[in-house]
Amino acid sequence: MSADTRILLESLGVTSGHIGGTLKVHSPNTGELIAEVVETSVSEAVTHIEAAHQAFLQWRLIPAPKRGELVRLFGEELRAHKDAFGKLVSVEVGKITSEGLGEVQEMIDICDFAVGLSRQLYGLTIATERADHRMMETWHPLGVVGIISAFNFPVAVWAWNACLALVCGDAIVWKPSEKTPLTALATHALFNRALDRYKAAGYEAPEGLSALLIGGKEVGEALVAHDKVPLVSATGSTAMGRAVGPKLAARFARALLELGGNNAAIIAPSADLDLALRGVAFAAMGTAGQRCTTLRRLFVHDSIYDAFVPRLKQAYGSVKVGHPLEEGTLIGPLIDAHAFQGFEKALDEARGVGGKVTGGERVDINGAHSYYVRPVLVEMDAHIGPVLRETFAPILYVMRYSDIRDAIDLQNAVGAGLSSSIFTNDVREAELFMSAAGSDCGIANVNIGPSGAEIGGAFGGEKETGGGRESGSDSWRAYMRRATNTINYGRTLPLAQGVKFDV
Ligand code: UN1
Repeated sequence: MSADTRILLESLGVTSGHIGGTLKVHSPNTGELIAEVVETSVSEAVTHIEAAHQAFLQWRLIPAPKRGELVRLFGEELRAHKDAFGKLVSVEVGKITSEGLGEVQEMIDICDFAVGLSRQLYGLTIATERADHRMMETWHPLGVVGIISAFNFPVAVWAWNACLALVCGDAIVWKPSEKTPLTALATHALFNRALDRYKAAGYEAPEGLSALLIGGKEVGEALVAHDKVPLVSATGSTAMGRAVGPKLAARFARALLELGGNNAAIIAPSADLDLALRGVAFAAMGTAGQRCTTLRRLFVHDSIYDAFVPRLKQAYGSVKVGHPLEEGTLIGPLIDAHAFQGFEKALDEARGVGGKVTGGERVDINGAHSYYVRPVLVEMDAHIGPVLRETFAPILYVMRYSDIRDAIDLQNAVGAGLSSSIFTNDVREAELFMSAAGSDCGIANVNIGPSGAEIGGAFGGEKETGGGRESGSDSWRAYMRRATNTINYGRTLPLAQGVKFDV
């Protein structure tokens, strides 16, 4: 393992026991092998799941605000280690410094949110039709929550799920992307520190409350198949969701799916073009186009196309592609060779259907085993070919429109339904876009791009995006089970719907 990586991992409390295994970790920044990590076997995975179930049986009995204290301590560990952890995110997935730190900040934010939530797991009291009765609903812990996460948000998305699940009284078992075991190990090391402090302060926490499964598809499958896992929250491709969803449905487990996006923005005639330019630039090029919420399709009104698109091209040409930890870099590398091939294939196809490509050259920053590319604008005459699918790379397809209705219909005319936005100062257009007849996505923004959501809102989307909602608002309900309670405090037994049954 490289000395730098060792120092970074040690500073985050990752012990050498995890290192020296069969899973090879390459930094996308250089292509170098930076670590070999010990993998979890399928039988070990099953042992972890069963232990987590036992832990759940205890954890569910601990009052929610006391469970919240554990998450609060975890947030403190994250705050104390933010710099090193953010750097590890940059090393393992190639995020620029501010985005690596932002990822850890997102974890801290969800910790704070979950701590507050631990005193707000409310149910309703409902008016009943019967005298001397009360009807209410109670939210109870659900069980073991399986979390499958993707490389692009290697730790924040786990935190969205884990922090809510823990305050809801669930145990958690996590299968991170096989591309990002180091940040997963660091997360777990920091979480275990919080657990130690929690116990030292006199609180009870059962063994096995949170487990980590390092490895490939087989351990993920073990999680999806296990009947002691009533909920699997999975982030990744639509193909992964198609494989996981039916398996969960077959055993009546819940699926919380956050799958692909093919997110669009509309630039309307009244838009503030300076603001739109910055919004589009970040949403389309940020994180080298590797967010689920990345802007991939842009519909620009005819009347401003010639004013806006040349400026956008200029921004694309001037943005700095480079090593993500170098000052001034805005675009880091693609995650690996496979991502680069997908990028090239989409561009070839786009050219084949008449797309006019600006940018897209490979840039040699750190030799042949790292994949840096210049972000690309592809001007298209039609909404066809690769425009219709998600390519996880910085490619923005740009199209003209003349009628807002057509633009909204086209933005909805793809499989995915995650995020969307409109840039306009026309209140009618903005409201139409957010209305029932507007964007069909889980996220519909006005005058900001589709990416970079805050944790306070519910995150997720419709159609092939999978329908799940994570993070803020009332997403916590997915991690609990609801009981409806009817209590009779009278001396008679009136039946609902006026039924008579006198024995
Ligand atoms: C993802 O890409 O899987 O909205 C999650 C955003 C982030 C989360 C993205 N807060 O860009």
